[in-house]
Amino acid sequence: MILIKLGGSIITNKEKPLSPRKKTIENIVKYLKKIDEPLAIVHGGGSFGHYWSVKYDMHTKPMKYNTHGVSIVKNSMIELNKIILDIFLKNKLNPYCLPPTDFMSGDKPITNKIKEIEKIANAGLIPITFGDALWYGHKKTYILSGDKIMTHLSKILKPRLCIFALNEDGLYSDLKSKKLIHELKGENPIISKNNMDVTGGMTRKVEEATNISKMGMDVFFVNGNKPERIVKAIKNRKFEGTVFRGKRNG
Ligand code: IP8
Repeated sequence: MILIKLGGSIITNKEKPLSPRKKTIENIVKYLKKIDEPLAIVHGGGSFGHYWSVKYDMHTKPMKYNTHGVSIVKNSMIELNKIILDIFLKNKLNPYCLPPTDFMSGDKPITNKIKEIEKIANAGLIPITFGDALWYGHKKTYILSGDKIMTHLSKILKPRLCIFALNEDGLYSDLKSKKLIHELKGENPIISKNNMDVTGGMTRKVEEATNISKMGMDVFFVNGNKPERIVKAIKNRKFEGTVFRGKRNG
């Protein structure tokens, strides 16, 4: 099984609130059709979930956030999710909408429900989940990042590989020259903090990718604007992007 995260910055225009990049999503979906392995998809919040999370000052830490804010964030994620589901359907793929409340209890993943995701994918459906505002307990809620979901799912499902589709070519060693890091073998790269996202942007992605690779799986950072690179990563062809090499493949 292959696990793919569609980053919020690739599926939406982050400069403009509530603006999906439908053409880009459609282009990615057309390339996903070429993959003949079971797939599961996670998507981010971009200018939907993050726009409202910032407005209502909601973060990943469980707290008593504004209840209207919780509803609005959730609603915006459903809206973005629906746009994605529609594009999958239009392109004759079979998405299976799976909100994270389906497999999370508080901040803990429900192992049995996550194992079901593999069965759903093996049956030819494509489970699609997303970062969201979630109930924590004791009147508290929190923002669960799609990147964190990638780690939860990887731990239990052990996908053959994980792919993060980004709005960049991969991870750069130097932001100015955009010098690409081609491969990381267990080391923790130093990332300059960016405060764009309530869930931590690139810093969070690198953290989760490093966690997943330490569990033994290869993680690829790929430019989602060039979706043929996603297919190349999966089919083991000459790959452009950054690989976090899994320990077992050391
Ligand atoms: O974009 C966060 O998911 P992410 C989703 O994967 C919300 O970090 C609701 C902000």
